[in-house]
Amino acid sequence: MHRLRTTVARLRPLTAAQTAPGPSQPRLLPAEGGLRTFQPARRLNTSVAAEPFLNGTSSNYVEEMYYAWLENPRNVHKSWDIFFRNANAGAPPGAAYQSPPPLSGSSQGLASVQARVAAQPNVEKLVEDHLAVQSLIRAYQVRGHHIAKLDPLDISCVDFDDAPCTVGFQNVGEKYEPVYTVFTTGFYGLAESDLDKVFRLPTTTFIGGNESALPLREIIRRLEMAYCQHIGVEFMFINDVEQCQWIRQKFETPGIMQFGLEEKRTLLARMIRSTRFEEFLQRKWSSEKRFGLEGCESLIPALKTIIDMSSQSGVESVIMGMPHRGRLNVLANVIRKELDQIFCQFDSKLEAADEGSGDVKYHLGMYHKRMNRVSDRYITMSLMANPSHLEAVDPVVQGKTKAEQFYCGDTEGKRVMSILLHGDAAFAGQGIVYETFHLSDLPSYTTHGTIHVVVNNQIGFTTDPRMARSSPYPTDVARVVNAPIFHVNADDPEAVIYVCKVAAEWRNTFHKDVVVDLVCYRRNGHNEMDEPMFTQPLMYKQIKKQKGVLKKFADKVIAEGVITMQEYEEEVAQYDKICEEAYNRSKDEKILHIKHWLDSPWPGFFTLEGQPKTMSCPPTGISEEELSHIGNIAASVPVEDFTIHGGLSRILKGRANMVNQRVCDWALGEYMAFGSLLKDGIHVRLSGQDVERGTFSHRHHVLHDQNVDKRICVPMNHISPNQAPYTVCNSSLSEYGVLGFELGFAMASPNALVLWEAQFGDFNNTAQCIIDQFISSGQAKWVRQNGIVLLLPHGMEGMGPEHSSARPERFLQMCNDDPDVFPKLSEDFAVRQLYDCNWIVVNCSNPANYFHVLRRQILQPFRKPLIVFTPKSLLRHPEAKSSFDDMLPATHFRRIIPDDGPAAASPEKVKRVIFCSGKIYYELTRERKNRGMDDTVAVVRVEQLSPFPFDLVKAETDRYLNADLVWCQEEHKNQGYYHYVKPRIRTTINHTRPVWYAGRDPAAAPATGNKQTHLTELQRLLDTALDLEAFSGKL
Ligand SMILES: Cc1ncc(C[n+]2csc(CCOP(=O)(O)OP(=O)(O)O)c2C)c(N)n1
Ligand SMILES: [Mg+2]
Repeated sequence: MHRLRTTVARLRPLTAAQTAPGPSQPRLLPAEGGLRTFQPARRLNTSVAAEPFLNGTSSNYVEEMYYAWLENPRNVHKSWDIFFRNANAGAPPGAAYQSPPPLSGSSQGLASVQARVAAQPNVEKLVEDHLAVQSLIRAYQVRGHHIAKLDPLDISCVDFDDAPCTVGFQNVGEKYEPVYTVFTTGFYGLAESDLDKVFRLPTTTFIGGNESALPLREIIRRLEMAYCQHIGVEFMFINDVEQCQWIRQKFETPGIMQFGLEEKRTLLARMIRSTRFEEFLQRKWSSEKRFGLEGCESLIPALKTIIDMSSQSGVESVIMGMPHRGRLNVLANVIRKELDQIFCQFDSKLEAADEGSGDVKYHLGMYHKRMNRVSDRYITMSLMANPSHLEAVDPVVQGKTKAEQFYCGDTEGKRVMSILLHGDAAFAGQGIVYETFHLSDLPSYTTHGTIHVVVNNQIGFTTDPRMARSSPYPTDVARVVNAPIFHVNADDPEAVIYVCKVAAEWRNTFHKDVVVDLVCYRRNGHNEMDEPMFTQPLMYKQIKKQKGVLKKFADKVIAEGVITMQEYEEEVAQYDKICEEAYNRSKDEKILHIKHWLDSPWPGFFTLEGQPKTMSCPPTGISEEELSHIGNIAASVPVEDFTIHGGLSRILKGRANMVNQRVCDWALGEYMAFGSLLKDGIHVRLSGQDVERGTFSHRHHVLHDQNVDKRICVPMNHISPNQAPYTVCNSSLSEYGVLGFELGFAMASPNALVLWEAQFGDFNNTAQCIIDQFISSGQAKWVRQNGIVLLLPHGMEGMGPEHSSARPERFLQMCNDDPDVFPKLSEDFAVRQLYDCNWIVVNCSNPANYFHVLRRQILQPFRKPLIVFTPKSLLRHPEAKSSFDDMLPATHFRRIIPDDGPAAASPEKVKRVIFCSGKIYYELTRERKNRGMDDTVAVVRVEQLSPFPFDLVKAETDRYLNADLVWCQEEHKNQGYYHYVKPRIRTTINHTRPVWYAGRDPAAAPATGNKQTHLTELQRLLDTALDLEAFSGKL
């Protein structure tokens, strides 16, 4: 059982360093010899006689001086600098101060002031008390949330420290009566007798309202009201003073949390909808899983408040991502999906109308535009479909949000925003949350502030927080980006909507992330069928006693006279009736259209029925002029007075030579593809680690002025005046987060080529969840297409087990084409095959084919993910170049590149056909030439591995009827392409001939770490491939 504890966590004394204002902490410039802190004890105990300038009236001044000095000793006068240094070094009272040299040669004036101050009887106490009050105020601001009453169950959800605390203060009781334990402890040096003394308030608090001084009793009462009730504000770690002040003002200003009558009524109505929706589902389908919201019903008014406020400040589109908990409720009451459409999902007899697997009801997405009643403006809301994998949708939401902002020119996030919902266990446990936070302030990835809402029901399935995280709160991860965190007791709907208002205002003001932590409970088990008493017996005993939040809130507002009991009951009955009517309508639904649950429609891209407009793909070549024009841009620095690196000058010169000779290497081929699409108005976005230069230093899409810091030039943006913008961005060192982000970006529009490049192909495995759950299966589950391109450097080049293989076998294993069925061939076979597959997997052996496949991605009439295994050594291989001729109009992507040498000229003489893919082609043909076997062995490159080019492979096997067939690969036998292609070639030839294997033996690791072994293995596989006797007698 989760530890049952009272919420009276205690505050520990603060050291001077902790009490220093947030902004100065990380920027502290150590005075010579490192950072020192000015011990508060000194301030409290120093004798005024010894240091007379520390008198009561100067305490604010001294404090400010001190903080300024902490920031930089040069901020203060030399005399103060010496004083603080000496004091910090432990100089005894009186010894730290050294008087500055007299200006007029006389120290008489000062001496007489000192004498006067020393003569004041209680000056020392005054100094101490003022400092103590300031420390106390700061303590509430820093740590008030430790003792705020956040937990509706009154079992602590926060474990700050197990060690007993000897000093501290407690929060007010039910009647807001402060408990002044602080005085008995003596830590702050204040006594009961000080309670009625009046103290000047520092500028770092707003509790005074219009007053600049208050009695201590009132100071404490107001601080308790601001920081220790149902809202716990964590913000003092924020580095920006203005932001801290803003938050203080929002929570400290007396009477700031006031609600009008109408607001309270709306809140009650929303609570009714939220609560009665779950009750309705429970009544009708008591044994169905729905991951109900019971225990956190205030989530619905919370989200609605955020949306109302944001809409009022100009937001037109809200993109949301959320897990299972309360999802149906959010669909019904926030997005306003028709209730009958939700209810009919519970009907097990409903037939699916769309192709694909579909998904369970609590994973589906939604898109809806409607009038916001509070702002009177239209607002579009989408909830992204997501897999069960918690938090995986976070970066996807951010990517889609970024794209929508990009397409509508919303450079500050004023029109489009995202809201992410989280469970407490997942928020703390899933690393993708951290990766997503770290994208939040990067220029090419920021969405200008996300509002995070945590449904913190203090449990994850059957696991208690103390076993689920090592941080006090589930939200601590947000501190890395300086996001303020508003913890709130979700049983107090007014407090909830107040923090949501502040969160929305925060985003609108600062355009930075913010977290609302709804501390609640889960009334049922993990789902409605689970028994929670097995594992959390005491917690659930408590929950059973817990009065529902709607009941509590209704009682309160009825008592306040906001609404009568009768009105309340009518409101409940009215909503129940709405549900009942929708339920009756839902029974008429016979067919389930997953299409109705599409989260990202692409208006105009498909026919009205949602079909591609044609089933053909135009040729992907471009004109000679265009090739030379783009080539020249790629070879130049299109701005004045820009000094590039000498090495880069050589690269550009090389490009110019290639353009003159009408050939492309890999980088130039890519330039041609991107440039031509941009010219036609297609946005291109290339993202990933170090993509601007390219891991292998071949790309150089961003030029850096060698003389001017941060001055850059992106020649790709100088192709034509009306071109679409090109975005190329080095990403954070994340795969999971960044690939998810780009997938989301690609979701927003079909008219963009969005590419993610892995540094080395194998690093895609840390993004496996995005690949498995979204890219390979997204369309089947959620009927939504996506044209994302993955560029995965791949090739066995002796670089060791990592950095070698992009794991083609994994991508191929997930392809949905049937290995055992030879497809029906038709005119449009090649395009139809692309339409039917779940993704396209290619390994291009030359730049022209890479150029074509990238262009095809946009010119084909639908969108499919494209996986490209890209080369490393081939980037500079003299033979891996393409002529402009292969890129001219009427040319196109070649799914297979047949042999075009002597073997093809006399196919009857050919003894062996070697099928292969990628770089091994060059090694095979070199070896074939060395052995003088050009006419006996044909080498056929399979460039498009999936969907498998059955038609073209058949043409090749038919051409070489007398030859034996070999699949040759450089990868190990259990890896690479072999297990994918073999059954498909066998199906193509109707199992009439064997398909032999030439490649590395099966292995656990993708490659050897030993260069010599690598070369030996390569030679062995080439020997096998070209030894015509290698397989004789083996059948
Ligand atoms: C990545 C991942 N791991 C495990 C699970 C299985 N799982 C589903 S819900 C859940 C508990 C989630 O707890 P929390 O995030 O607190 O949300 P709650 O259900 O309490 O609302 C677990 C472990 C999952 N869906 N995704
Ligand atoms: Mg939970």
